[in-house]
Amino acid sequence: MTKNAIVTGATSGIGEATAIALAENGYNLIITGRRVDRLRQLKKTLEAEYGIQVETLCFDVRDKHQCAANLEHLPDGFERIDLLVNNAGLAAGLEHIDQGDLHDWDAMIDTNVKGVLYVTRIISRKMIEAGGGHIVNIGSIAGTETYENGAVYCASKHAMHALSQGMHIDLLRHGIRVTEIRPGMVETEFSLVRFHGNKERADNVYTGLEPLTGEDIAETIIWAVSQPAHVNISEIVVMPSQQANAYYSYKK
Ligand code: NDP
Ligand code: 8X3
Repeated sequence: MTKNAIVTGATSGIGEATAIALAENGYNLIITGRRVDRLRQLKKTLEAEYGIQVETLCFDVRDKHQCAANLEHLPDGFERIDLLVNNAGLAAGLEHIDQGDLHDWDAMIDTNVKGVLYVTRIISRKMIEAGGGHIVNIGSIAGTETYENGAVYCASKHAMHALSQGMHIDLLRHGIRVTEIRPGMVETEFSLVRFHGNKERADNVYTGLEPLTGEDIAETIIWAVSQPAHVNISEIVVMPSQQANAYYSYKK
């Protein structure tokens, strides 16, 4: 039977690569994000290339009313959701705690924590009704480590780590599997967003080392969701070979 998946934040980076990998594996998809043109283009490409059904939902996960309006009643064919990938997220700014920008802090907490909660509440209920499902949360090494200038992003990903564990506990009885993936550096639009569009600063993050790609994380997700039903891959940490943790990288 064809499986149905929702990927949040599928307009770039890890989410886009995950949507492509799931399409390659025969999933029908709901892809979400705020950039409607990118969603439409991806839908067109995936439908043409893989012959699957792709629906686009353009909304901001920070807004609980938009989440409800878009997710409570899903398009025909998506009565059952087998897989939710909670991927939409961002870092905004890199400053000491006394210097942080309130707008950046709201964006990170509202997206990385509250957005995940709004989406998960709605979709987990559908999974419970259907008798099972799988939720994959894109955490970060920032979910278990804290680095200078990153307190709020790290706090938001520590929250994702706790939420992943909490979801796992609460949803066990409903046959819903929960996986948290915690990547190190992945070259996507992440740094460009963190530095508010400063490309030079963003590129500099990856100078001298080979970062992970969105495709690397997508492959990890495919492996985790392809395990037999009695196997739950709870946590995976994925690092570039030149990065040991949030503090130590070997740059050539
Ligand atoms: P990108 O910036 O490339 O992608 C982020 C995605 O999230 C985009 O599709 C964006 O879509 C979506 N998004 C952001 N804010 C919102 C919002 N308010 N509502 C809806 N969608 C939103 O970065 P990545 O692919 O790297 O990031 C994906 C996830 O991976 C994030 O949770 C990030 O924290 C995590 N991560 C990234 C790492 C890295 O080094 N890149 C390492 C570890 C974890 P749009 O702008 O169209 O709304
Ligand atoms: C992104 C990885 O180290 O930039 O979550 O916080 S890091």
